[in-house]
Amino acid sequence: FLLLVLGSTVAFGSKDDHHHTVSHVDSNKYSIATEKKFLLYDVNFGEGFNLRRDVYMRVANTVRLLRESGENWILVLPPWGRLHHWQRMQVALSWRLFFDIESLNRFIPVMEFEDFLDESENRPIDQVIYLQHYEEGWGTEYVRKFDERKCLPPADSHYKKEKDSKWRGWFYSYEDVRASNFKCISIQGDSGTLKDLLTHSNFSSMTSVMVDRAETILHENFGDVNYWKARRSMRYSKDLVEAANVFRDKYLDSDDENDDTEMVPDWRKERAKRTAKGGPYLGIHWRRRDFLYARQDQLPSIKGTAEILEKLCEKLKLNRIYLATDAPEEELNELKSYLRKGLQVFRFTDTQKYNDGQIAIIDQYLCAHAAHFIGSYESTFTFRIQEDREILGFPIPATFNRLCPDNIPECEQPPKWKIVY
Ligand code: GFB
Repeated sequence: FLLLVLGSTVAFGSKDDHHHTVSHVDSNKYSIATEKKFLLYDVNFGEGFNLRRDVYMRVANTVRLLRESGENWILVLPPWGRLHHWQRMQVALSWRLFFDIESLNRFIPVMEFEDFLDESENRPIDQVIYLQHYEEGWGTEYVRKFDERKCLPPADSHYKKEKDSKWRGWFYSYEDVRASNFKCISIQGDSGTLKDLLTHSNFSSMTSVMVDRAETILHENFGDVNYWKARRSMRYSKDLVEAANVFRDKYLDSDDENDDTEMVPDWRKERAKRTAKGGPYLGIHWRRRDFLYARQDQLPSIKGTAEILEKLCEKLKLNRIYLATDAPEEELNELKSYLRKGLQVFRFTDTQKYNDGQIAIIDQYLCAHAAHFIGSYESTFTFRIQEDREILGFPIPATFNRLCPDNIPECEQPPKWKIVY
């Protein structure tokens, strides 16, 4: 299809040229009575866990928009694995190990990949759409658009057509999964643009579509009510919440009743508040490793970090610190060696029972429940903690703080992305 500019006035394609596969059933009896369609997606290999959580929110909002237009799409959750930050290389991990599926389902219908395979009786996925940027860049003006284009590297190396003309790809490590069709689409846009792409006549007859490189699309309206609904639906799995709460009680003198952090079981019933107190400890996200190269000028030294922590604890009259970090052991020991006696540092380290992603979530949950939080510059790991604290209802100054580099002690603080209901 030709260049399709998506503005408020320009429609792309017309609804009439859509291939109708939907059969309408008595709408009083069924909520959405059209044929079920399955949206699968994957994200660029190099992206970390918390950027992937952000991509989930973008794609979940695409599904919301598709459903609002009357199509019965279901989001198939991409199994977790092969994350280059994880110390233990695991693949094909289901979402229920990390998130509360019932809560996710209160925003849009979702299912695990394994259940999708059962339901589709292992037939090939109808279509893979590999999203890529425009080779020529954005041009002078940013418009939302998509076009079928020749595959640019690395798309051409990620999917291969086999002799039986089925397409083979990574598919979350499931070696027997194939796709019937494969196309590269250059796109610039957001959740809404992806919805438009999926309802375009070229794809509207497909029952299962997998969108690879889904991080290519942005949020339609970053920070709006639908952003937050998707975010609030991402409650953590009950096991992880339980483990973190036991830890709070045992080491941090912290529980929901005293901290004013109780949550209603159904996130749709949450209401705005700013009264959360949190547990009597300082939460810190201290991002190290590859971040030192990516954001070198924006992070403090190890000694500088210790000085910031000491000053903050003194100011806030706290003597406990919960430390979330990816730092190697030597750096941790060095940090502790600079801290004055009497300041206690706690970490959750049960790697026997929990995988790397689960420990990351427990770290985030514990930082989210601290009386005061300080994070690392532009880390999506830090952003997710800030969002959790917004949901819990903390006052703004207790949340949007970052570690400053040694040479700029009064550095600019993070943007305050407040929750909206
Ligand atoms: O989550 P993430 O996208 O955050 O990637 P950034 C960082 C990963 O490192 C996490 C581990 O998913 C964890 O696996 N990690 C970092 C931690 N901090 C902690 C921590 O405090 N506790 C635990 N348990 N694990 C971006 C990446 O990372 O950094 C990009 O998304 C790129 O791919 C860039 O690598 C440099 O936004 O911090």
